Amino acid sequence: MRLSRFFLPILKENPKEAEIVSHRLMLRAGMIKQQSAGIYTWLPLGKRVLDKVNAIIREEQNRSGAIELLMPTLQSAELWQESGRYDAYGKEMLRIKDRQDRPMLYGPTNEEMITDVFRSFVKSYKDLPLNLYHIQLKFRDEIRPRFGTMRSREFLMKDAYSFDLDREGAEHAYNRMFAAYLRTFSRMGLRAIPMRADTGPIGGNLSHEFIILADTGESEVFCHKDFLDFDIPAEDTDFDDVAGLRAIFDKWTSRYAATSEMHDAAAFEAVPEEERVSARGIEVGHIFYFGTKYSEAMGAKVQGPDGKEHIVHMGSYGIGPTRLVPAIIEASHDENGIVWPKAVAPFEAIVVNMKAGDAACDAACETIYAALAKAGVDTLYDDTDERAGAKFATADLIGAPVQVIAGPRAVGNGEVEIKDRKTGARETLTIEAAINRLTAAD
Ligand code: P5A
Repeated sequence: MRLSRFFLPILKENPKEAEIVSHRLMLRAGMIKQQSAGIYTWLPLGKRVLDKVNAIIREEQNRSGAIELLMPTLQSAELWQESGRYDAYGKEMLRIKDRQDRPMLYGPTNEEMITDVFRSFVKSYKDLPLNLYHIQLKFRDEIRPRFGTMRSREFLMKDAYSFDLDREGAEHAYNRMFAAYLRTFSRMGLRAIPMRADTGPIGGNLSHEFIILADTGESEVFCHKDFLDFDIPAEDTDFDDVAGLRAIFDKWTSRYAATSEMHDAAAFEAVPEEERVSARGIEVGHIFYFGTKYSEAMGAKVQGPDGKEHIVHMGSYGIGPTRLVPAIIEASHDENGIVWPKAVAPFEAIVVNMKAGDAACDAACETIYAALAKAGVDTLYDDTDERAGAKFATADLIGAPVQVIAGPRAVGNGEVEIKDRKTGARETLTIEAAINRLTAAD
């Protein structure tokens, strides 16, 4: 992508409304624009990151055996009357009437709708286990939307829903998602710690929130420091291996970890003082087992191997992609801007032409840009006629992991400079060596 043809509305001033660094950087880097309270446009740079986050989520959901579909954002109130949540959900639910005066709502979550999909088609235990997910916009009329897309009213959610014949099957489904979540967040450069949590309006009595430790987090959390070193499940994890997945779950729940709502001060104090972590955290995912809460109310049952009807056991599993983007920034930035982990970077590299219009600089940059494009390295080429200082500031702000800097002096020697955004380390290489470095497989 050539910057001269891209849409990157960078802000020069620090936005006053932003209280935390991720919100400030997302506005300054031209990633998002607020449209009304808690409702955002994702501008092209932000959309690129969001797409990469979603791609990782999708890969790990698919790997774990979940199947993607897409449900509508607008739902009929009738479904929610069946489960009893239409009245229970309260003011967070945006209620709308259509032209026939039928009550509708903008979905805050989809347990009812997926249960309706399930009961329409699935009649036999032979079709189980089943886990269906989508990545879809939700609306919750939060009383205090804040911190940009961290807590917004309209937000993206990956929500998965599992169906099993019995509790044992449902536990395996829960463990699948548990392991898939550990992998998902780790691939984004985050260490998410599963913590026992309150189930709130979703219901049931078993749930884990996946929490990233961050000073700006909204939740107060307590855990054992061992969580910082536990191994992440490997790429070749067998998601059908019941005992293997249970072992992962057991390991990752073997130490104290709880959010403030579930905190047991006495149990926490039993942990040796130097091993206690008491911090703030960002909830990036939340998984639930709620048994037959929805299936019972809505008549979702299958014929079992015994020929009898069984109410299915269900769980639901959420990740917030539009919250993950600022969470990644909270975890990875410096005073000059964002430092993207490669896996979610909007561009893997940026080529900075320090003197656009200079024939040698232009030629060097074009050669590098073409070679990187050919090798499939997602590159932004700053071909604008801004002054070099402003270009360096932009490159640092938007945080591509590698910068290729082409100035007249170096180019005169057939060389360019490579700068690592994270460490700031610089190296001068020939143009050919720079291309080889950037296109080498990791
Ligand atoms: C699980 C999937 C549920 O809604 N039903 C379907 C269950 N869980 S949850 O914890 O309420 O939400 C799941 C994740 O969505 C993100 N999230 C938000 N992101 C941005 N702004 C919000 N206002 C917001 N509310 C929830 C979180 O990542 C949460 O873990």
